[in-house]
Amino acid sequence: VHYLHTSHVGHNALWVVFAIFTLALVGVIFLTIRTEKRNRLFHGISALVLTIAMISYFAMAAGLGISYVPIHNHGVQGSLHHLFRQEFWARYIDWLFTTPLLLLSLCSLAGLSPATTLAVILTDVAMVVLGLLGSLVDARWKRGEATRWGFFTVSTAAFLIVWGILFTGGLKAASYRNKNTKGLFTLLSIGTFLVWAAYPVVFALGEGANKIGVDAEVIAYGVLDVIAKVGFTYLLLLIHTHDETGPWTL
Ligand code: RET
Repeated sequence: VHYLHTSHVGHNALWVVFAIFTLALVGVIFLTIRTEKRNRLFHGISALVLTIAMISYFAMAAGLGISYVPIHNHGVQGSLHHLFRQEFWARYIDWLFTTPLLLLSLCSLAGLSPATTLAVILTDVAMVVLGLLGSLVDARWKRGEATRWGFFTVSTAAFLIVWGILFTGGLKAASYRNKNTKGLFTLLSIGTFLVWAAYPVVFALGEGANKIGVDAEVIAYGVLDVIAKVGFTYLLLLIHTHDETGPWTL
């Protein structure tokens, strides 16, 4: 039996990312104190995102939220029944809450209706759950590998629907906002889309095809999580001006 898992490199990376989220959270708390109470919505959402990420990385670094998933051996080490890859499923629990919160910020910034915002968030939840199922499929099971890629494909379809809505309805709604808000939404949505698009690539190379090791996967997801959460949060909190009022405009 062969087990693919992190070395001390990947393990240390988990602690480093945990530390980055902790510092980023402290920074957001300072920014929150400096901001008028009625303008703190994005601060609250961001603090929640960073807190969840911090807890999730602490858990993974402490050895929680991890399973060994049987994957195909592709004939390298003899029988295909004896290769197990370490799977950090705790990150999907993180994404289940943090990706909807990040999208809530984006949708509010654009001024999308509550109905459209809900559609975006539910589709995103489907994306994460399908990805989790795909990552846990047992390759020893008949057509297990095909099932894994099936989940991957449907999850990617959900991902494309989310961004399809944001780049049509979202940009349209944002076009009615003031110049600063419109520009910030355009910047954040394009930037976020590009960062998020790298997640399925890491999944395909790591959990999917086993082309990269668990250390590489942990580091890649760690870098992406920091950009998608810390980078996003600070761009949003530092650039956004609260110079508008209205029913859904925050
Ligand atoms: C999965 C499974 C395969 C298909 C797709 C995926 C997309 C994941 C994304 C995750 C984003 C996470 C963020 C986390 C922290 O802020 C689930 C890997 C499309 C887009 C932004």
